[in-house]
Amino acid sequence: MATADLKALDSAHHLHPFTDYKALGEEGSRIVTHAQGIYIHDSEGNRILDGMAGLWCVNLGYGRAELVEAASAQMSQLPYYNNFFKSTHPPAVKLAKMLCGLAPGHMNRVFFTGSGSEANDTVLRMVRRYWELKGQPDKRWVIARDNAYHGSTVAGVSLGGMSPMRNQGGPLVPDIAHIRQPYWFGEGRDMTPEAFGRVCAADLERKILELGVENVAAFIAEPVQGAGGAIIPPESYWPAIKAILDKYDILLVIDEVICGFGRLGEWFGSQHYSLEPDLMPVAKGLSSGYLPIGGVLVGDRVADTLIEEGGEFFHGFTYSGHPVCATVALRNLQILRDEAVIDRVRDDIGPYLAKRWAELGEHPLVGEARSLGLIGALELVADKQSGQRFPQAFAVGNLCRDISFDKGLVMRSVGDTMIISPPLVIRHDQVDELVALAWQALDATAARLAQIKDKETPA
Ligand code: PXG
Repeated sequence: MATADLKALDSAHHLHPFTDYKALGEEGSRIVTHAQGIYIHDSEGNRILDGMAGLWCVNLGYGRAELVEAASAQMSQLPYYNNFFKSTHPPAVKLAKMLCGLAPGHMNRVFFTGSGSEANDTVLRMVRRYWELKGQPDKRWVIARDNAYHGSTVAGVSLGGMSPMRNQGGPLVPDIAHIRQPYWFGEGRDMTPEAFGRVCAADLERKILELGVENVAAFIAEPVQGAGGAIIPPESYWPAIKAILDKYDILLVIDEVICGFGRLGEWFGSQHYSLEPDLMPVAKGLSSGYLPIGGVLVGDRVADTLIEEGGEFFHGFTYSGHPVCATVALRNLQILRDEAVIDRVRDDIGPYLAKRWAELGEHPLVGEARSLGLIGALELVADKQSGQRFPQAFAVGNLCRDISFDKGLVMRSVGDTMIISPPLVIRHDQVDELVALAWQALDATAARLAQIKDKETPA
């Protein structure tokens, strides 16, 4: 089908996620037709370096025949069966065993879902159920963070802290509170990062006391906030948060949907920060995005209570532990392990990206360049010294994103923060290519801004 026909049909019939439909209808979609390694290809013949690994998920890169073959064989063997009513199948069992082997030692169970959002719905129900079983049903409140992303289902949006999402389609799930995010560049530059990290952690203690310890069930957060803007917390943040949660005996939920499976150079982001979560929702990189699958890894404390005291847990999805998805996830984890992909992120390509990415901090448009593992961010600013932002109406982030795409690099924008999260298998020369393209995109954005400013400044 010709590109123009596909675009017309797309705009006639397809409601895209997170999209201004009218605006897209006027511009038309980019149609991605195939992909290989770290590159995607569109219907107009462009090859584009996928600096976002799809949506933070194609950890192994595109075109891995082993995953295709595993899916195909499982499709023939058993395309579907469920895990309800005392049944299961080998793929779900094997994946559960492997996942629990990779997770921190106290996590020995997993509940499968179809996505990260379903994983967080499961989290919400599970932590509240846990405290019910402990005879403390008032412990219902979950504390999350401003600007957090935990999914797009009702529970996901309620746990999330993004106001544009929260302001549509409510009311949301009650008894969820939010505290400030450890976003030093955006909100804390009047103090050192270390001091700011402690201030943000103190906000958690303040909120716990305000709600009443006897009412607080859990705290949920990502190790590094992804969709919120690749927010890497100051080093002081996690130790301080940990101490507060221990003091008040509140469950810790670490959302590993983005940080899990190697993004930060460990199997889980929790391990990078030496956290011992009670629950870890996962998805995305679990299957490198080849098929939809998620889950919640459950620590012994919660699992033992659910098992010993819980009776039936009335919760589950048709596709919980889907055999084909589980097979592909298992094969994906085996490849990550056997090819030492994650060690390479920690010891080789992560440090190399850090070095090259930091060079972008020299660009006149960049107020800060930061990275950890294979997540990177650039803060676009109007004034490099003061860090002052451009007027919102300039939509500089989106401008830079569109220019970058046209130059052959997918970078995502969150406000005026540019983000990358490339496939973990990216090579050194490809990091060089990525950084060169990002630099070109910044130059072209600066040139476009100069034109806009000229127009707006009376001669
Ligand atoms: N938790 C986190 C931390 C996520 O990043 C989810 C949960 C939900 O997962 P599902 O599989 O239900 O989408 C996510 C998803 C973006 C973007 O633009 C990020 C996500 C999804 C879509 C877009 O950065 N993250």
